[in-house]
Amino acid sequence: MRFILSTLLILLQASIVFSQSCLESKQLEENCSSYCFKILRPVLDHAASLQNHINNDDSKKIDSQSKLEKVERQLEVLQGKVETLERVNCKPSAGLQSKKFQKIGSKYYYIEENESVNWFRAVHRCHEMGAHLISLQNDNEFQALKAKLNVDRNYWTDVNDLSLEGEYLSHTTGFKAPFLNWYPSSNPDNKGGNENCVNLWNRQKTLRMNDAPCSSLLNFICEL
Ligand SMILES: [Ca+2]
Ligand SMILES: [Ca+2]
Repeated sequence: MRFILSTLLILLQASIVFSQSCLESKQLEENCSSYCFKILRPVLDHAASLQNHINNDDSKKIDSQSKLEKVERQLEVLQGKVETLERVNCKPSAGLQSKKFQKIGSKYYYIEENESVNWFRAVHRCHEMGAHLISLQNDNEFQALKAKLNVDRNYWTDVNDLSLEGEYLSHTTGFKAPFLNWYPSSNPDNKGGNENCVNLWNRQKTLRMNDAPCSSLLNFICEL
């Protein structure tokens, strides 16, 4: 009997403790609603801010991507234009394709050693090929080209003083010829008052520049 009473007492105390524990837990739960909200609010705000950043970054990525695609389209258009210009300006025309241009130094030349024509015809023949008469820029170009030429022939250049006696211009650019290499002492002599076109002149197995009548029939060199 004493044992039973002790057991009931223990169970009653345990029940009271359990009831108090539940009450505290409930109070904590209610209190936590506002407390936890205060604690978590900055965290939630920060999370929202991060999400906005991510969304904004996505927008920027999309915007950058569209700009990149636009630039790529513009590059494709430009590439097409460059290829067209190359075809028009740099590629051999139909008449030119049968001619053999060779790279000498940094330029491409067609050396005509069979056909002899006057200076105007030579200008025209080069234009037919999409090219122009040689327009030598410096001694390096001249020496490189000269090494490939037949020293028994004479070749027209694009240099002339047709517009003003003694003023040697490049027919290609319309500006003063940047490179001249006259045959020593006698040239340019405008012999007979009628030498207005300049050629590479074969004398003593070397080629130098000479002014000659434009009607002379000479070989010529075209340059791309
Ligand atoms: Ca002259
Ligand atoms: Ca002369």
